[in-house]
Amino acid sequence: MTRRTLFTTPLAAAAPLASAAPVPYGAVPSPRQLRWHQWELAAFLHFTVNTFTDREWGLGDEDPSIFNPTAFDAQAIVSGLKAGGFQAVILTCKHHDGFCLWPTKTTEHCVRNSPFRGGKGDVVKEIAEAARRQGLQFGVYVSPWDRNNPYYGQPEYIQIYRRQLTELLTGYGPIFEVWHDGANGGDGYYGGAREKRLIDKQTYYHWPETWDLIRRLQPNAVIFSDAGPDIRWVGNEKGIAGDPCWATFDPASTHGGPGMPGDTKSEEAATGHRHGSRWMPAECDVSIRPGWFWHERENSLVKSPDELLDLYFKSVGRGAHLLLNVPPDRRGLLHENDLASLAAFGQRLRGIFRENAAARTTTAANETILDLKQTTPIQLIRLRERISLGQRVDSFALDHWQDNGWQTFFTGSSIGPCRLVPLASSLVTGKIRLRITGTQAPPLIEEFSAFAGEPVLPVAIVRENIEWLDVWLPDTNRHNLPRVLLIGDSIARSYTKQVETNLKGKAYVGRLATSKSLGDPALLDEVALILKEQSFDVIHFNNGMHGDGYTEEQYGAAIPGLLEIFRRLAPHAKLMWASTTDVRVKNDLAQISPKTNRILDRNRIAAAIMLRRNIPIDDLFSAIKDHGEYHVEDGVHFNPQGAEVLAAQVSREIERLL
Ligand code: FUL
Repeated sequence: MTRRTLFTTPLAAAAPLASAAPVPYGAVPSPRQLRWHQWELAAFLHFTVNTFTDREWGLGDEDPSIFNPTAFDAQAIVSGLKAGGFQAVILTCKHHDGFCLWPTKTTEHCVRNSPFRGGKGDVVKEIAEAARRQGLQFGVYVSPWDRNNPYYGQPEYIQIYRRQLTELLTGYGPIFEVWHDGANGGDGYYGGAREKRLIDKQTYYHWPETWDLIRRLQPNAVIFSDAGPDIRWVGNEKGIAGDPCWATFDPASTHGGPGMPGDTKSEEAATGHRHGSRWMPAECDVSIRPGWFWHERENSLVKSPDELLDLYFKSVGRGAHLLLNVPPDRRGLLHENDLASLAAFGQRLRGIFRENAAARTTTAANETILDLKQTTPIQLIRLRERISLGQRVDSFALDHWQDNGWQTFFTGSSIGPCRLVPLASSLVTGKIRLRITGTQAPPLIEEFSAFAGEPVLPVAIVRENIEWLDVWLPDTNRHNLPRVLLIGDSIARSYTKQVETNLKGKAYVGRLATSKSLGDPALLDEVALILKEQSFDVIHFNNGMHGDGYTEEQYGAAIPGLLEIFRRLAPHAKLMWASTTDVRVKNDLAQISPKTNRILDRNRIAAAIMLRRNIPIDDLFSAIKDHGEYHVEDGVHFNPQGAEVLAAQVSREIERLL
């Protein structure tokens, strides 16, 4: 996405004097950081000998002759990234194994000694040129840790590292970002020594001098690391910024003193520091696949366009950048599955931002009203502060005009460079109001737009006001029996123990019981987290009764999101869906509550989807519907006998799948 600033003059609110020029608040971005803020989406290319050895971290003893991409096509790689909406690309010019993708003078462990282009090739040059030709910024990842270099750990290596940077920063045109990884020191080949070399992360690299060198050679390049100095690592490799995510940060070492690459309190980086003394926005790195490098076995595990969109909202939408790794394969091309996902993601983004529905704005005090061109279904709101004068806003609220009054539909904290508010279901309204509810200085809102393009989310976001999560997983080391995961709500919580007893000796039974509704992306995150950790042979799931806040249509739309996670992370598990049980009238358990109608509708919607996908159904609704006596006073839950009836049915159905 290119930055589309809707208003040429900021929507200044509450200026103390109409004519007084606003003064900056707190830390402000440098010109090179401001430039960087124009781009939101960068792609990472992890490519080296690991691509050919099937490793994530090479030891440094790889023979350069294994690097042999026979169909390498930089133009095709960059076009694939461009189709995904990416505006920049960062190449792993050297990863921890020390193999240099350019014909460096600093070592023989490089592309010159590989069969690639008969030893005359230069991967860095080809990617840099393709990027330039197609209008993408180009950046370099140069691992400070070098498991090949005999001098690693000694002062000589620092000079070598700086010479490598110098070659890259002088021979390949403008560089927009220099990326320093935090993984530093450990086992390695080190010219044949094959030993463990640990370095002092605070002092060994003399980082300030290296950064000065980068400044001299490429004054416009931003420098990334755990500790900046320009751009900070977000503290996780999941591509997710905190909410809020402040652009200001004071990196500190875990042992006190200033932070250094590989030594910062990274758990503080996701949100940053509200009153941090330095402008140091977050970058969220994540791979489109489980690993950073290409592996054949991960071809089916490429993130879907919906997942990429979700990451976009959780990074760019919170004021950070998304750095998505798409690793070239052994041919030297992006794999077809990655290309397809990128292209569909790019198309989704273009569809979402297609129509800006804003007509005009009026600002008074800390409020701005956005009149829409017509009563239009709005899918997404975008806000930006004029960050050149600092991050001023602490909190805000969004209201829409309905039934002759304002209704609040969103409250949030940080705005900064960008805040996206994707709407669960489109909002049909003629005007929207932004209220700044907390601020450190008169707010300067540079953009307040409402987009009426394609619906944003595959699922309706419905969050319950009760929040609990109850996970129990079988011992990971016991693999001699089939493994079953039960996913559900408090009803599932009440029958799991009994199912476990019933299936003793036949299966291990784990449980994910949660108050979250199917439309809550956090539920999907929880499921994904568990399935990434452990594998299951059978997954028995329902979403329970939660999700009052959405329509039946949205309920149906939420189901594929969950099935997609199963497909990707548990492709071999047998699935079984359970219908939701009825609800009785509180204190009159003979009566079925009208709430049951909604349950019936949803059961029908889900059953139709399951039937289409050949997913068997465990009909818990029918198993218990004639038994008001099993309900407890709240009309929702069951007494021990009821739980046992349910457990017996669940166990039977699962046994059939085992
Ligand atoms: C990590 C490295 O160790 C991984 O291999 C990868 O390069 C990732 C982006 O950073 O720290």
